[in-house]
Amino acid sequence: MSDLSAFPITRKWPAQHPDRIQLYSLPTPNGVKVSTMLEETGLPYEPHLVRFDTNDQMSPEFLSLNPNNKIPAILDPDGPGGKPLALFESGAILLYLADKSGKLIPADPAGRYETIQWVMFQMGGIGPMFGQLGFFNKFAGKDYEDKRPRDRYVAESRRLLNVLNQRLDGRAWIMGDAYTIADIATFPWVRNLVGFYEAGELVGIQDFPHVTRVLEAFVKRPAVIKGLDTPHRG
Ligand SMILES: N[C@@H](CCC(=O)N[C@@H](CS)C(=O)NCC(=O)O)C(=O)O
Repeated sequence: MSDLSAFPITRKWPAQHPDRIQLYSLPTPNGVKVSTMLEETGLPYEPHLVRFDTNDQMSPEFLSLNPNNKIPAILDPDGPGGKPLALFESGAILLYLADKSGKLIPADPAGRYETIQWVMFQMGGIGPMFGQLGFFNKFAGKDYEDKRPRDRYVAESRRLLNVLNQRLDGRAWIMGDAYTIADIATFPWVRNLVGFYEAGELVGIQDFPHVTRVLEAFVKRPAVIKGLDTPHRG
């Protein structure tokens, strides 16, 4: 039986199953990457809901694991060398879980680095830029009279969508026939852009037919359907 008592986060979110990977998250575009990955790999895990309405991410217990106060984060009781491993940053977690399970990343070194490259493209480009567009289109920023900030993120989002669309031309997934962590990183953000952020028309999503085709395939996967609702908001 694993002992996670040295990790203060387990005081606020006690582990019922300390032998399983502990997931601290909320079903946002970054959060669902990890719940989807856990579902896809079949690794046993225990989800814990981190609520933003009560500022759980700012609690000392959460900050003890992620000083950057953002979900998702995990605690694996059986990390490298059999020791517990705490991790934050969704891209790092995806890579760790791919290596741990031996799934969703190509085994050959060139394919592996190419997959990591597309994960980085999402982490450094798609996530931050779509997120800013969400702010200026749907949230507080939509009331700003000056539309130049919004338009800057519309243009940058379109540019990124075009890169992704070209990549997907003639491919089933970002890495071709293989469905990988690059898809798990990317498509929750595309879904959010057209769904929650209501920016589909603004970015002209119909101009990117390969992106919408792959998004449709992605959201039909049983692991994605489960991941999108995990941890359940209650
Ligand atoms: N680069 C981080 C970003 C994580 C992130 O932005 N998480 C958001 C939800 S999608 C969050 O926790 N926001 C809470 C806050 O900023 O207080 C990752 O990919 O894990």
